[in-house]
Amino acid sequence: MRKPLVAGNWKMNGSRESVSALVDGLKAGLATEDGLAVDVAVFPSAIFVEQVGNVLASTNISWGLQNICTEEEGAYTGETSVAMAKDFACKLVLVGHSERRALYGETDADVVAKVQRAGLAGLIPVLCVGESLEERESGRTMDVVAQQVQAVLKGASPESLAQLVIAYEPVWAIGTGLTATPEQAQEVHAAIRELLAEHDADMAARTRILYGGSVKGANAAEIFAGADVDGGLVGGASLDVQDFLTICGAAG
Ligand code: G2H
Repeated sequence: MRKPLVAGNWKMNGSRESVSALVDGLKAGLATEDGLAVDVAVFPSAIFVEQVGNVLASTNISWGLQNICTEEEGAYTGETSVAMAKDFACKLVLVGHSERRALYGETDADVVAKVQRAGLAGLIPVLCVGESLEERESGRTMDVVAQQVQAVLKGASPESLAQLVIAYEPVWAIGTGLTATPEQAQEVHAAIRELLAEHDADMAARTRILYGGSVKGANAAEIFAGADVDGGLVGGASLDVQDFLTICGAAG
């Protein structure tokens, strides 16, 4: 009942020229009259959102922002609001990516506020959670992931969580070439779904849980085979049209 989602997180990469080639390639590669078997989305740097939207508006591919401001509008230099995201037809927003938590000091409280703001505005919040290598090696994976998920389940309103997507991204697998084994991914995904079920059975059944961390064409199918793995959040490989199309195919 859950439609898989494959989303490309382009991070701080690209130029007008490379973005143009990327969206043209995706548009051509995913062109269909019957609708796609998977939902596909891209997260460009905010400055490219209009360019991306102009090309993808006539397709089944969605786009969104990599981060969002907790405030509505005003004197918040460097930030982007949900109203701006909606003005440029963004459908989704990443919240709490590990790079934002680690490099920009985003706390669970910030993450809750962003999920709340985005969800109530009708944007799909893609909540990123995951443990560091040290946390995994000391056996604290589920404690860490549970705390990140519970913070949002307890802190955000049910209305804001109606379309929530969760991305499990073990920090040690991000951009390192290391990937969680299919068994490691499924184990954490199943545990996250258990947490959701304790909160709300319907929510557990409908919420898509994506895997992220060095997903590529060569490993996507085995990772996506997990019963609780509903697609992927793809970084590096999403900058390569052919590899990203292979990953989309593996999820469908
Ligand atoms: C994790 C992922 C995308 P990559 O950050 O969110 O990146 O696939 O490069 O590990």
